[in-house]
Amino acid sequence: MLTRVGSSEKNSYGDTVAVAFAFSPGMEPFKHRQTYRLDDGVSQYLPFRLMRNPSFPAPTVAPAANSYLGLLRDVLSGMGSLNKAIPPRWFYDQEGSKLFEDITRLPQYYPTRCERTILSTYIREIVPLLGHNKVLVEFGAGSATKTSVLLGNALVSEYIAIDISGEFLRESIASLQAQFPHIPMRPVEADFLRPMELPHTVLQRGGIGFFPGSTLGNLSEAAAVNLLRTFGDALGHDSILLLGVDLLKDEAILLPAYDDPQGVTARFNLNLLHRINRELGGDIPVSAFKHEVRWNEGLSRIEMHLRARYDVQFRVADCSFSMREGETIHTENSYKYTVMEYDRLLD
Ligand code: AVJ
Repeated sequence: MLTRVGSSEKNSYGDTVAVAFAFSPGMEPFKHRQTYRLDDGVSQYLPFRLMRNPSFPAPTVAPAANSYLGLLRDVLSGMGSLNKAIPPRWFYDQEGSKLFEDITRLPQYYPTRCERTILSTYIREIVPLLGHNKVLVEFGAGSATKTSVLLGNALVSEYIAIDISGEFLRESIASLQAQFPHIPMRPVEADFLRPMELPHTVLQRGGIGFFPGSTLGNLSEAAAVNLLRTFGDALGHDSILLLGVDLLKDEAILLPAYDDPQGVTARFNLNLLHRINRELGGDIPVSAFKHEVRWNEGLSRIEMHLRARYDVQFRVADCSFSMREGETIHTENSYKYTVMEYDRLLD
C-alpha cells in the first residue's frame, strides 16, 4: 500500500516507508515537506526528500575519481589500522558496478524496486516541485535506471550524471541519451564525496540534485550531514535535492537483502579484493575470505565484512599484511534510520 503522509504526522518507530522532504539547510524549512509511504508489509522504504538550498556556492575542483593513488592510500591506511576497513566507494570498478546491477535485480534486495514504485506512483506530484528547466544532477548515477522516470516527466534543461565508475557511467548515459535525444546529457567521472564544481549552468538555472538508492546510508551521521552541505554548495542557490533513503526494518528482511542465497552480494564484496590484486598488484588469496553480514543493533546499521577463514599473509603494493583467522576487513555500512531520525539529521 502506498500512502502520502503529511509532514506534521508523527511516525513512530519503524512504521513508515517512503518520504519526500524539502528543507533549506541552515534556514527555515522549505514549504514542501512530503512523506510517501510504501508499506507492503515487507519493504519499508523512505525515498524522496526535496531540499531547497539557500546558500551561496563555494566552487571547488573535482578531483580525479578512480585514481590509483586514491585506492592505494585508502587500502594501505585502511589495512594498516587496528580495525581493518576499506571505504565502499572502491567497490565500484567496472566489474563491481555490474555486480551491483545484479544486486538490484535480486528479489531479496528491495530498495531499488521500492524506490522505482514510489517514484513512478508519485511522479505527478513530485514534478511540480522540481521547477522548470533546471539542471538535473544525479550523484552516483550508476546505471541511471530511475532517472528515466524523471526525464520522461519533468522539464529539465540538462542532465549531469556523476559516478566514480566512469566507463560504466558512460555506457549507461549513452543508452539513456538514445531514449531522450532532446535532453543534453553529460557524464562526469568523479567521487561525489569530494567537493565538486558543477558546470555553471547549474548555478544559472538552479539544480535538481537526485540522490536515490539510499547511498546516504553508507555514511555516518556526521559524514551524511557534510555530504548534504557539499551537495548544497555544488547545486547553489535555488536548488532542490530529491533524496531516497531506506528505513529501519526487521532484521529478517535486512539480512537477506545483503546476504542473498544466490551469492551475488558475496561476489560484490569479494570483488574488492580482486580489484586490489588487479590494480595494486596484490597477492591476496581471495578464497581465504568469506562475505559476512552483520546487523549492528546499537548503531542501527548493516555491516559488510570480509572475514579471514584462516590465518593469512599477503602483499599489496610491496607492503605485507597478516590477518588472523576470524579477523575482518570492514567494507561497508548501510545505516537504517527511522523517519524521525532522518528528520533530525536533515534539520
Ligand atoms: C548502493 C550503497 C545503497 O548499501 O544498500 C548493496 C550498496 N551493498 N548490497 C546499499 C550495497 C550491498 C547499497 N548502496
